[in-house]
Amino acid sequence: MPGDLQQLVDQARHIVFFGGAGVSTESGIPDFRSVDGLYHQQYDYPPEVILSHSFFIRHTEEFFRFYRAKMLCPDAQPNAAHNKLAEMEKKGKLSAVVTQNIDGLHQAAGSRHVCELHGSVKRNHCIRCGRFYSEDFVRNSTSVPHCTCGGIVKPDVVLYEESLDEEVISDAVREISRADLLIVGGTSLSVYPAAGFLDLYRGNELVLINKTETPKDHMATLIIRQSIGHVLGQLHI
Ligand code: CNA
Repeated sequence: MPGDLQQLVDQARHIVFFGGAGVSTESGIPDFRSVDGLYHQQYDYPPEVILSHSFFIRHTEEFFRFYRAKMLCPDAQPNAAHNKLAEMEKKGKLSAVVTQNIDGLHQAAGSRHVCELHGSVKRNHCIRCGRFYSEDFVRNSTSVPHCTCGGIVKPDVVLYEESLDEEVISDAVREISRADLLIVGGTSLSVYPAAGFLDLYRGNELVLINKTETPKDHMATLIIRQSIGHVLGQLHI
């Protein structure tokens, strides 16, 4: 692990971590854009079309077939990256995790302050009466999951064409803008508005831990092209 990262972490007091699907690949959840990611598999429609609001409305059954098969990974466990971030928060080093992930693994590792920009598969609500349903309810459903009132049960996941939750945005903006070290990792930084949150950072040091290049590499003062679980796992807190 680069000593520079350890030094930056030692000096910082309000670390914020901003991450994406690459944080969970070491837990066995495929990301979108790696070679073995979902964008390189063949479906009748591209994943960004299936995971859009209009597709959900027009082809609800097909949406849920893809969603149950590809977006739910009930057996996935937190990896060294999730665990280290939770430990950093517990020890007062890290203020928040801002994630594009919907898998709930940061909370499973013990992180408490998690801004889930794109929602979570762990929460589902009836679009008619608002009743809550678990991930298991949706996973065990066949065809389209329905509430007792007859409404469709929709995952609390922000689909393409949908807007982000206002409260989550405010929380993420507040945390990033007052951080003194921003660690960004496991994200292609190609999905907006999420990637634009980096522009709110006012600190001097930005660490980017990502296996491949991103459009925001120029913002980083330290770039580490290694697996994020391996890198964060070696930090001493
Ligand atoms: P992405 O566009 O798939 O990019 C992932 C990035 O992570 C790529 O640049 C990879 O090179 C990099 N990467 C993969 N594995 C590692 C690793 N072990 N260490 C370091 N780098 C790695 O994913 P983004 O999050 O940027 O895109 C945003 C989408 C993906 C969001 O809307 C998510 O909701 C969505 N997504 C989430 C999950 C999840 O919740 N686990 C899974 C798949 C997709």
